[in-house]
Amino acid sequence: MSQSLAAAGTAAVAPAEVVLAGDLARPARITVADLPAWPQHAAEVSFECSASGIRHHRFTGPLLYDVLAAAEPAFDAARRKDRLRFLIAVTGADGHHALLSWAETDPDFGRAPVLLAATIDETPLDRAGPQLVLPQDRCGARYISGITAIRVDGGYPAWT
Ligand SMILES: Nc1nc2c(c(=O)[nH]1)N[C@H]1C(S)=C(S)[C@@H](COP(=O)(O)O)O[C@H]1N2
Ligand SMILES: [Mo]
Repeated sequence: MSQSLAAAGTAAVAPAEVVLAGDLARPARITVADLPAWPQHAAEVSFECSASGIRHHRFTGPLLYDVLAAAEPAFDAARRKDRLRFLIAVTGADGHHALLSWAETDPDFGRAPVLLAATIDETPLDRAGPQLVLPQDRCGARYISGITAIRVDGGYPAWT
């Protein structure tokens, strides 16, 4: 095999990368292979898709909160009010995206058990990229698959 073909072959099976960016002291690029570093959770979920009806899946992976806390969002952790202006923007490879509030996932506020899933139905997501899992959502639209970027933004509201 020529060198260029070998390189193309490597690229085709390269694990998907997720960029953790924004107002973070420790921005990072992570892969699904990094996700076992955090405590693992499992979620058996059902959600409704307006196009395909009720779906059932089992996901495993860390809490989104734990992964993002390790990246050190730029708020004053001692002042709980300071977190309330932070948003989390999650983007998939196809451009599908959604916003969460930091407080939605924070154990001091909404405590939503949102996962950054490393497996779906016992299948690893190394090549596809992790999937957002919101067990409390009735609708499937925020179960973003193939996540490529998660941006934490403390710039809200912009008018202060
Ligand atoms: N990247 C990406 N993730 C996505 C979507 C999408 O268009 N792009 N659609 C969402 C919607 S609307 C639903 S209902 C679920 C469907 O999940 P399923 O394919 O497991 O049924 O994926 C969600 N995740
Ligand atoms: Mo959907």
